[in-house]
Amino acid sequence: MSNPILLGIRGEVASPRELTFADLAAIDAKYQIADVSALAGGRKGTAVMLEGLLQVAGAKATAKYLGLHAAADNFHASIPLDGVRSKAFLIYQLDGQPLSVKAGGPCRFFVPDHLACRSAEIDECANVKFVDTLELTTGKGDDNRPHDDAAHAALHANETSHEH
Ligand SMILES: Nc1nc2c(c(=O)[nH]1)N[C@H]1C(S)=C(S)[C@@H](COP(=O)(O)O)O[C@H]1N2
Ligand SMILES: [Mo]
Repeated sequence: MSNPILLGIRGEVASPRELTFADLAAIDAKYQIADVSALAGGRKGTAVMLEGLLQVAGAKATAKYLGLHAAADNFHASIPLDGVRSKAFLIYQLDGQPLSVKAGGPCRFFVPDHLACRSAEIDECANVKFVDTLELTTGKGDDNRPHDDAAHAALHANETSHEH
C-alpha cells in the first residue's frame, strides 16, 4: 500500500476521518511542530497538535474524553479532553518519513507536562505509542493502563525500547 491510513478519528466528531501521512502533513502549519525535542524530553520528530486534528474532524461540544487506541499491542487510554486539548500533540514524522513502529509510530501521543505514572488521569502512561485511532466520547471509555505497581513493572519489562 503506497498510501496507508495512519490515523483514524471517530466518535463525537462532525466528520470522522482516516488520515494518511500526506493528510497529516497537510494540516495547517500553525498546528505543526517541526521539532518536538525541546517539548518531548529529547524525543525526536515532527508532530501535529491535537487541536489541529480536532479541527480537521470537527470535534463536537459533546466530546469530553479522548480515547487513544493502539491496536498494535492492545493498549488503550481514555483521558479528559479539557486537560490536554491545547497542549498535547502526536509525533508522526521523523526525518521526513512516517514514524517507525520502533519509534512509537504510526503516531505517538505526547503531553508535555504529564505527571508521574499512575499519579493522575493524565500521566506518563497516557503517552500512548503506536496510536492508530483517536476516539472522542461523552464519558470515559476503554482504558487498560496498568493499575498497580506489579502490572506497571510487568508492562515496562515487556517494552522493547524504553528510551528517556
Ligand atoms: N502502546 C503503548 N503505549 C504505551 C505503553 C505501552 O505499553 N503500549 N506504555 C505506557 C507507559 S506505562 C509509559 S510510562 C510510557 C513510557 O514511554 P517511554 O517508553 O517513551 O518512556 O509509554 C506509555 N505508552
Ligand atoms: Mo507508565
